[in-house]
Parts: sequence; C-alpha cells; structure tokens
Amino acid sequence: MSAARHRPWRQPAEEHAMARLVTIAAAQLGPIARNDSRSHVVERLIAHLREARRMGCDLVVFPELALTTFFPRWYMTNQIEIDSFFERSMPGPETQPLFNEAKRLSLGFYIGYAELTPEGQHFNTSILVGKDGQLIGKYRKVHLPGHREHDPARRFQHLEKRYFDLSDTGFKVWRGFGGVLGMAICNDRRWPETYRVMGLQGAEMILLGYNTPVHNPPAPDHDDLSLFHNQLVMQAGAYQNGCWVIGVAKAGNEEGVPMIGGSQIIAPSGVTVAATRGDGDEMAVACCDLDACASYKSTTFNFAVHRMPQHYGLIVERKGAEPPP
Ligand code: CDV
Repeated sequence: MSAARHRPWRQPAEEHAMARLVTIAAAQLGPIARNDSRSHVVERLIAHLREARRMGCDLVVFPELALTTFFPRWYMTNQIEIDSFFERSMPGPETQPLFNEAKRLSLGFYIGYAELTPEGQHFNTSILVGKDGQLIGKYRKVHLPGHREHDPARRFQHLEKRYFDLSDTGFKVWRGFGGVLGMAICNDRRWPETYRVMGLQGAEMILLGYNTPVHNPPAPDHDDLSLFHNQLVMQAGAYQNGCWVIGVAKAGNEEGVPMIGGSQIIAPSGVTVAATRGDGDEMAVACCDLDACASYKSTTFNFAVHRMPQHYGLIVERKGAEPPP
C-alpha cells in the first residue's frame, strides 16, 4: 500500500475523482469520572464533532460506553444504581444535542453506550448514525469479557458478564458512506472471527470502540504488551480481511484505573495511517479510500478463490481447545 493511496491530495486528479473517500475521525476520549453528568460528556463529544467538521471529516468514531465511566470495574447489587449507567432511549433527552449537532454539521458517527431495552434487557451496544441523523445500524457486543461475581483478588473488577446480556445481533454490516461498514466493540477486536464474519459480508471498514485497562488482573505479565496487543489484533484484522479498521479508546486514568490509548486508523494493508499520541480527548484523522480494499480482497484474500471452508468446521463446532489425549 503506497502512502499516496491514503493521501488523495497526492493522487492524480482523475484517480482522486473516482476514489471512494471517507474522511474519518477517531475521536478518543480521556477519562470520564463516575460523577460526570451525561450532559458534560455530550459537550466533550460535541467539541470533537466541531473539530472533525473543521478537518473535513465525514464520520466520527467514539469509544465503547462513551457516555459514562467504565462502570463494570465496580461490583454492584442495587439494580437502580446499575441502571443509572444505561440509556433507556437513544437519542434520549441528554444525548439529543449530540444528534442535533452531528446532523447540523452533516457528520455521521459511531458511538458505544449501555442500552436498557423496554423489555428490560441490558446490552453493551454501538450504533452507526448517518449524516442525515438517521440510524444506519445497531450492534450489541458479542464477546463479553470478565466475570460475573465479585473477585476479591482483583484490584478492580471486570463485570461485563454480570451487567450485560448476550448479543442478539451478531456481526452484521451495512451500506453507508459509499461503502460497506461493520461494527464491533472492544474485546471483539481480539478475536479473528469478528473480522472474518464481517469480511465474509464484504466489510470495507470496521468501526470499534474500546475501554482497555493497562493492567490485566488475571495475567499481569501482559500489562507491558497492552498497546502492542491492541495494535497487533486490529492490524491483523484489517490486513486479513482487506478492510479499514478504526479503533478508538476511552483512555487515561479513570477512577484510579489507567486505560490504554492507542486509537488508530488502519488501512487494508495493515498499516496504521493515523494514531493518537496521548491518553486524553484527542482525534486522529485520515482520509480513507474504500477502493484500497480491492487490491487485498481480489488477490491474497480473495475469499471465493482461496478459502477452504471444508477444513474450518471445528471453528463453529467446537468452543474450547481439546488437545489429543
Ligand atoms: N471493555 C473490554 O472489552 N475490555 C477488555 C478487557 C477485558 C481487557 C479488552 O479486551 O480490552
């Protein structure tokens, strides 16, 4: 992948005119305190939108659970307290200004939030909203990490399995922004199946937000590798499926728990073309050519020609590894 493919202003005018260009803002957030109001957070999101407009963006990607602090770090039993971190409608009264401003600026956006449905289900959800303010798609997180009960051995908890229901959406893709887009959330990015299921539906760009503590209580030996692993999995997912991957963090020291930054925009080559540098509110911006996917999707990763699904049955038949006796 030559740098020119990522920088249309270096392309010949004719090629530029034909390219499917989407300018993306990876809108990283710094920490959100437990007591921060939704309205205060929405002001920060709107500041990102305005900056993105100034930079000529089409689509702004916000993190996972972008409206509150990352509450699964605390063990809670009071359902009223738990539900206070969830949105009963989207947009709701406090998030409506975000939708209004995005539409006024003609910007699409992806945002993650905790969803409480009218039936009482709790999901870790993301939505993709078009430039006209209309919902393009909704995704509910498939890979819920962590545990269900309080674990006193941990410095902080990771109770996604306790607070969220299992996904009922799976991995879908949608047409929008001139291409085919998919969504994932945080832990999903570590699993090759996430990208491949969307790759098999022709995904040209996968949007994903995350909250990743630097410290991994069950495996502290991974701590020094947390940024490396973040980049490794997203670059592999992009390259092996010939698609753009946009990964966006909520970063920094949130309620005493340091979280990684490392938000980035990755080309179908697997090369990161823009990245944040710090762990606060910060944007990385890149003009992404969706046609850059074709050279990967039509050669090395031409699935229709080269995949051998008759040899992949175990991937769906078996959940855990079973070594020979
Ligand atoms: N929010 C997440 O899904 N976080 C996980 C944690 C468990 C490390 C992640 O994979 O980044």
